[in-house]
Parts: sequence; C-alpha cells; structure tokens
Amino acid sequence: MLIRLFKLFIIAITLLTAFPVIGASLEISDAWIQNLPPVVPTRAGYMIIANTSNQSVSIIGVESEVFTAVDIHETMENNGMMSMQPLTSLTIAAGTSRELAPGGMHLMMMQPQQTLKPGDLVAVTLKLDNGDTQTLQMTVRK
Ligand SMILES: [Cu+2]
Repeated sequence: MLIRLFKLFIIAITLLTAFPVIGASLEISDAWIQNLPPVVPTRAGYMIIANTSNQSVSIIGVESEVFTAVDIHETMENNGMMSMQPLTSLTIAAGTSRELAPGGMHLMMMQPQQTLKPGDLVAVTLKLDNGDTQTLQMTVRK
C-alpha cells in the first residue's frame, strides 16, 4: 500500500515537472530591465509575452518588491514628440504574443529600492484578469 502511494507520488511529481506551465496562462521570454545609474528614479522593463492558451488573457497589474510601483506604458508619437502613457491593462489574445520592447510598450518601474547592476535578477508578479498571478524573473542588462 505504501509503495503504491509512493509510486503515485513519483508519477505526480514527474507529471508536474514535465508540464511546468500547468496553471500558468502566459509564457514569458527575454524579460530584462535596462541598467541605469542609481540616481535615475525609474527603469524600463521589456519582455515577450506569449499566450499559448485558447483564451484571451489580460495583465491588469504588475508588482515587484524591488520597485515602489510598476506600470505598463505605451509609447506614442504626437506631432513628432514621443510621449508615454500608462495602460490600464494589456490583453494578449489566445495564441498570440505581445512584445514589450525599446521604443514601444514597456514596464515603467518606479524607484528601485535597492542598487541594481547588470546580472541581477528581479522578481516581478503579473496579475491576470482570470484571477491568476504569475511571477517571473527579469534580468538587469546593460
Ligand atoms: Cu514609460
């Protein structure tokens, strides 16, 4: 009996390890934060977000213990002037991906609470409209 339970446990662990994205709605890649001198009060963060599920997913909030606040910004051009504007949510349609990249959408990360240098990892949590949260590591890069 115990051995059977143990075998079931091993099978469960193997399945969980084989499919680490169970419960996760989004696949994040290339997540990075631009390194800037410590005196600069904000940082921009970038990543590629793929929604491999068959349902649309919206990011409705972003949090990190390393920053006092994190917003999603889009970059707009108005009469030749570039400006940034916060988005209340970012929707990734089923089976598509969105890219946060220099010159376009980005995370605006306010007031780093510690000195950051290239190679540092920063945990960031995405709050999704389906009630899930998803935590990822972003790498500080030059
Ligand atoms: Cu911005």
